[in-house]
Amino acid sequence: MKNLTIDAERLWDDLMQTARIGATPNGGVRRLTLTEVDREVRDWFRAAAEGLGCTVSVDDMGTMFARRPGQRGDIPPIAMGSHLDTQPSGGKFDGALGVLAALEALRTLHEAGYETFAPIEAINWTNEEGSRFAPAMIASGVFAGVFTREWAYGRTDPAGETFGAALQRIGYRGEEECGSRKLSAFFELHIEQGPHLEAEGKQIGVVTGVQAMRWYEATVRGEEAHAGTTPMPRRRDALLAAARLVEAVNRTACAHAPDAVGTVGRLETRPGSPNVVPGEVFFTIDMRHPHAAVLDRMESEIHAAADQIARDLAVSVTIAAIWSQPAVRFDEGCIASVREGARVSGFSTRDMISRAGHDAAYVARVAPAAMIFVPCKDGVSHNEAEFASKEQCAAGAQVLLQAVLDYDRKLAERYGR
Ligand code: HGY
Ligand code: MN
Ligand code: MN
Repeated sequence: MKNLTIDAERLWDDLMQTARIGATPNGGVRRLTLTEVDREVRDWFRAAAEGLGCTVSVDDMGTMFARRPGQRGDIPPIAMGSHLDTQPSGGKFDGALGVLAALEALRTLHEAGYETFAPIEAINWTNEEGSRFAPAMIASGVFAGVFTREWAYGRTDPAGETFGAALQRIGYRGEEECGSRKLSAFFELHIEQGPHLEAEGKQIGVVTGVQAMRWYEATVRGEEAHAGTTPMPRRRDALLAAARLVEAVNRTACAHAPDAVGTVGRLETRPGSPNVVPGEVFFTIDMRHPHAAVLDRMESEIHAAADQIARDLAVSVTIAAIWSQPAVRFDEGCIASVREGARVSGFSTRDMISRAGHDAAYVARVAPAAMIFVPCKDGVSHNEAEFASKEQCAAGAQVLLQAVLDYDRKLAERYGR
């Protein structure tokens, strides 16, 4: 629809305003899920949506649905959205762009008095990042039936608080059963968080799928010993073993380059005293690749390295798989609407898969879904310096609006309006 244009200034103001909720001194955002600042930004989102006349519902995983009625209230909504939680030293755009662009699309429809065929919803998914409560995308995972709500409620953060208790404490445990709400389609706008669009000078990524990803939690147990009196050959140094395993993760990922990645993002040594040989080390492993078969091979290589290191250093190593998200192919109809949205908006495009995980990857299991990417500066994300320009954000929001309207028209035809 040529004449419906989002307001770039208003979207940018929203991005900058929400970035102040959990702002860090270095220009980033620290808004861990289910904390007081998460509550604050949720309250902001609710007020902004209700200010448009939307009704806001919250499910029992805390996910928020801002609904704008359409001609046919009996038809499941076409939804747009992403997440408002961030990494500990995250940026202003990861997640927030998708939620705020959805809000801006609703505002544009509201101001134009445009009646869609289906209801339209803007969604804020709880705990997409998985940083405070592992794994990532827990709420959309429960929505898709991958996790049970009870399992999610029992997940604990490093301080030992459970997801369920934190959700209750910020007052966002809704009555609606997560997953009971049906969607006609779901579209997620996100920064690419990688270098390709910028490098190729393309304005929009037509995201056709998401690569496979797996998380593991490893524990190495050796023996605490005196740093001064214990001869080197007598040591069972858990941190030395962990360091060799970190190197093994990197080596395995590089061996399956260019598509494989492997990261050890969190590592804790115990007792953590300068003059005690570490007796125990906990660390996480994140491995990703477009093909599960390669991840299987990488997993075997890591286990073989762990066995060898355990023998060499007389330690024990356990590696528990805690999350496995298979590769996802998005819905052709939704992809076509994204393509049409970019065409009518006049933006250059490139097809691509997402290397990052997103809620759309789980939603795709229960509703047709697709994603839209815009470039970000130097492909940097999960970093306080994360940046996308006002123009790039606006382009993404415009394509999001047009994709939803294209899908709405197709739905109307399907229902024989
Ligand atoms: O880990 C991811 O890919 C996402 O940013 N949570
Ligand atoms: Mn994200
Ligand atoms: Mn992220």
